[in-house]
Amino acid sequence: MSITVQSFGIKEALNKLHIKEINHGSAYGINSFGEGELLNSYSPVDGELIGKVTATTKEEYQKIMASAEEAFTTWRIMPAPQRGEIVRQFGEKLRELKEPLGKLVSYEMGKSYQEGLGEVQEMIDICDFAVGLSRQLHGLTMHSERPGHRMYEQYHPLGIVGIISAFNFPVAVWAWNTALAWICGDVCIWKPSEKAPLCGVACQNIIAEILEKNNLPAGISCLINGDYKVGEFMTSDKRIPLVSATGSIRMGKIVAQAVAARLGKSLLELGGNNAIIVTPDADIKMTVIGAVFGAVGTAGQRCTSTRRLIIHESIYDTVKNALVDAYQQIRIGNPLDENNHVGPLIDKDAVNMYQKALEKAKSEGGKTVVEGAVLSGEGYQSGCYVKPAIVEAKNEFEIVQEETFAPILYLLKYSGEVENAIAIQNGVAQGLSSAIMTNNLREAERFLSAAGSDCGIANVNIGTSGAEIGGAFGGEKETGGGRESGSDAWKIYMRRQTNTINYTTELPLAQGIKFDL
Ligand code: UN1
Repeated sequence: MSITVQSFGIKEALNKLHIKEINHGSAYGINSFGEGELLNSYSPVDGELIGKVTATTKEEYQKIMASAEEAFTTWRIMPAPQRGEIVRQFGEKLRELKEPLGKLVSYEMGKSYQEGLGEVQEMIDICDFAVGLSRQLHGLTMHSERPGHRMYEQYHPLGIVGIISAFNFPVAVWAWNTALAWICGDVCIWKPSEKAPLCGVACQNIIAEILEKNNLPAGISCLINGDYKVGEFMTSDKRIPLVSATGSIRMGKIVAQAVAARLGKSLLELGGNNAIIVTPDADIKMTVIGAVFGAVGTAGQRCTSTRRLIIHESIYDTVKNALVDAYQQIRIGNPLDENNHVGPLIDKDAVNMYQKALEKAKSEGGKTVVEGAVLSGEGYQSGCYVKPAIVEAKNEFEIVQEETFAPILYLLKYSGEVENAIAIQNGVAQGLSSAIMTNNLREAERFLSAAGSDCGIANVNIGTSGAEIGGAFGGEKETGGGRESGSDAWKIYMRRQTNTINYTTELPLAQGIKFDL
């Protein structure tokens, strides 16, 4: 294995995470195995092969599912706070391994090291959240209409939760799901993105050790690897009552249909087409920081990335010029070097999509404000580095209606009242994140009202990305409607049971029905 970024401590990080040259991609607990074909993981940072992972075969999948089914019988009856204790230990281990794991995230998928650390921090935060929640899995009690009766509801574990995650948040999104599912008493089977499989192996290694140390069944945490065909093992499997999938709208539609065909549940977190509305009362400095981080952070590869800026005509040129200035300051390069703001795109396919999107924007009448480019030469040899671009466009352009996973920001102009901007903001198929920059209370409240943003996330004086784990995360329309992470998102990982108990010697019927024998 040759690592060209030795100076950034990648080799040490891989050692600490027990990542080898060839890794088994099928695992339950510490038992990893694999006979399937080898998947290569190349770093978009320098184009080097980081390691290989074996893909999961159908036979291996069956073995893993058997271990998950068995683990569930033990795990579901363990008191929830004790399950919380395991998640607490997992969070502690993540604190210890934050730097190597953050580094692997950065090296395998290309986001800045700071953002890699931030992603591991999201894992730690959701563990803390889940630990507290493990003592709060409460249902309601209701008053029965019948005398001498008690009625209440309780939440029970659901079973085996399937998790399909994307390359852009290769560890945090799994943790949002799995930390909650575990305290809820479910066991999990995870297929990470085939573009970041080593992140999956690293996480599995961490939790496997904890399960073993606590003498718990290995199948509580299972890992499978491969492309969509391996994902299909789960979507068509009746033993998996819930499939949580993060990725493209195209993928989500396929998953949703396959899971619905067997009346399973799916939790979908799909594409966004997120906008910031900039009103005449906006703080321009804050707007520029929020928009630039939202558009170029993670090289525009967050589902919450800012894709559209909807600017009032009265301040349009001021905002545009401030953005042009800010874009001149952006440093693009090795994301492990903390001086750089923007790393590479995930692979050359992504670079192609970026180029095609810019061409399409031009052909539809878009006007370039900051020219995009694919970078080459010293430091850019992986061929995955691109320049963040800004294009003046119209909301109805086909390309503006699409989510391109790249740092392209479209500037759109509005006139008149904030309602006109809201109509543009809502005028796309996706509904994940949205924001308004304004110091005008009336505008902010109109944006947040029932007639305002139609997205799952609506922020005031904050950009579209960087949500905290404490809120429910997800969106409406083609974003898929799922909610993960904070608030009461835990409920989807449990089954609700309504219980009515009669403590009399009579059997009165509900609705006053008489049935005398
Ligand atoms: C994603 O891009 O799939 O809100 C998740 C954010 C991050 C999570 C993004 N906390 O930008």
